[in-house]
Formats: sequence, structure tokens, C-alpha cells
Amino acid sequence: MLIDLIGVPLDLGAGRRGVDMGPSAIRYAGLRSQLEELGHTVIDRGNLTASIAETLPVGDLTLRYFEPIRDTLIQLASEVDQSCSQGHVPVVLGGDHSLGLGSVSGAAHNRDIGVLWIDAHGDFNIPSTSPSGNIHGMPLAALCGYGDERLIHLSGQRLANSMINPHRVALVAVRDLDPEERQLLTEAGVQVFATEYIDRYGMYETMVRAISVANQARDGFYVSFDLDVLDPAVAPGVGTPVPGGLTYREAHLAAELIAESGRMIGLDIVEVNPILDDRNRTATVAVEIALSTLGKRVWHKQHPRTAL
Ligand code: DIR
Ligand code: MN
Ligand code: MN
Ligand code: MN
Repeated sequence: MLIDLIGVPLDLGAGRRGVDMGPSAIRYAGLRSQLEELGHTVIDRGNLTASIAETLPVGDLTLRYFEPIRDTLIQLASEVDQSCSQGHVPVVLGGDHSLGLGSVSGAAHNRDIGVLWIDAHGDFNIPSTSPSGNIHGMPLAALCGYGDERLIHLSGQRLANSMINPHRVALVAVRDLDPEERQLLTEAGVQVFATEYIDRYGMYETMVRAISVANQARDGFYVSFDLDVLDPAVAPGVGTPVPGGLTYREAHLAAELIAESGRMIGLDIVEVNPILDDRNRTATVAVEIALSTLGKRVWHKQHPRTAL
């Protein structure tokens, strides 16, 4: 595989500072060399430019820092689109999850793709339902056509035909939804595989079903992985930890099944916050999950009973 690493040092979409340092922490944990050991060719495209909070006005409090976030996401959409067009796999290092609006809309430009959004949160707020005004709680809604016009058309103006069909979106391991966000998810028809679903059916069955939702799109699916989906005991370095998250093994099983499908066209690794982390543990886990998603195995290359 040819992999393009794209760093997005952006934290304006989150409520606390620090995820702007995520790309450095993930690189420092050895992503590139380990991908190369797996046999991939890696091109590190460096970091995009992002503004920092101390130099900016917040702007509209229901859509905090919209303008500077937009400027970064426009760059990101075009980098991801280019990477996919060359037949490469973009791996986007965040940064806060508002970047998912840029990466996924870039991947979806003139492509029919599904989305696996693996997150403790729904990221399906619109300004009127958001308790925070933080854009990292809104990207999935905007990708599906819900929310502030400026967000929805952020990709639309530059990249026509990049809307996502909500029926091809699976939300995995979600456990913290705002009341009206829940309603909006139902209305849109997003398939929600909450943590209670995983408790009952197990991670294997959950992922087989989630992948089959996203995989119905013609050109494969994009994976947006928020580190806060993991249990805070495994990934303490995130801005909005929620108890009851995925175990280390569950996250790896999810990653391995994604790799086995052979249909992932790009990956986001987001919300790593080095300020809140414990000696770069969360970035290290992020690297390990990225490796499994891109084909790393302990021993078995393919398991016979997996039918994806
Ligand atoms: C909350 C938190 N739903 C919000 N969202 C987070 O502000 O919209 N997303 N933390 O990652
Ligand atoms: Mn998120
Ligand atoms: Mn989250
Ligand atoms: Mn519908």
C-alpha cells in the first residue's frame, strides 16, 4: 500500500487545548517506521496549517472558530481527495474531530463511499442542539447534510458531489449522545451500534454488521477513529473521556476486521491530547490501532470464518 500521512494540528473545534499536538505525538510514537516494517510505502506530507486559539476571536458562539477551522478543512479535503485519486490511502493525524468533515468530504468527492465513525460521541449535533458550540461535535451531521449551511457547504462549494448518504454510515461504540442529537440521528437513518449493542452481540458481530452498512457504497468506506472510543483506562489522553469504552482487544478486533474487508479507502486518527496523556500512552495506542487497521497481525493473516 502507498500511504500518505497528513498531519492536522487543529484544536479549535474542541473545548480544550492540546489536540493540536496530536500529530507530533503520533509521529513520535513511531507510526511511519512501523508502517514501513509492515511493508507499506509511506509518504509523510507534513502538517497542514492551522491557526491557534490565542491569536483569534471565537466568533459565533454556536459555531466556535468556524472561519479558521474552515481554512484548514479546505486544505485537508483537497489533500485527501488527491491522495485517493492517486490510489493511495490517506491517514490523517489529528487534531480535533472537526477535521473529519474535511477528510471525509475530500474522500467522497465524486466517489460513492460509506463511513465508519468509531467514537464515544455521535458528532451529530447542529448548532441549535449543541451544548458547547464546538465544531468537533458536528462533523458527521454536516457530512450527511444537517446543520449550519456554512458547514454543509464547506465541502459543497469546493467539491461538488461529496455528500454522504446517512444510510451508509455506521456509528460504532457510541455512549454519550445529547438528547436532540439522538433524535437527529434517528431522523437521518444512521445505523447506531451503541456500547450496549456490543455488550449483547460482541465486537465481532457488531463490526461485521457495521462494516456491511458502510460497505454498501460502490467505492468502499472511510474510517474516522476518535481515540475517546477506547476506555479512558486504555486511552487517558483525550479531551472528553467517557467511561465504559472499548477494551484494547475490542479496538484491535475492529481494526483487524476493517483491514480484512479490503475496502477502507482512508483513515482518521483523532483527538489524541498529549497534555492530558500519560507519557504518550494514548498516541502509542493510536499507532497500534492504525497498524492493525492497515494489516498488522500477531500471527493469523486471515481467519476462515470471517465472511465480510
Ligand atoms: C458533545 C461532546 N456532544 C458536544 N462531543 C464530543 O459538544 O457536541 N465529541 N466530545 O467528540
Ligand atoms: Mn469525535
Ligand atoms: Mn468523541
Ligand atoms: Mn432516511
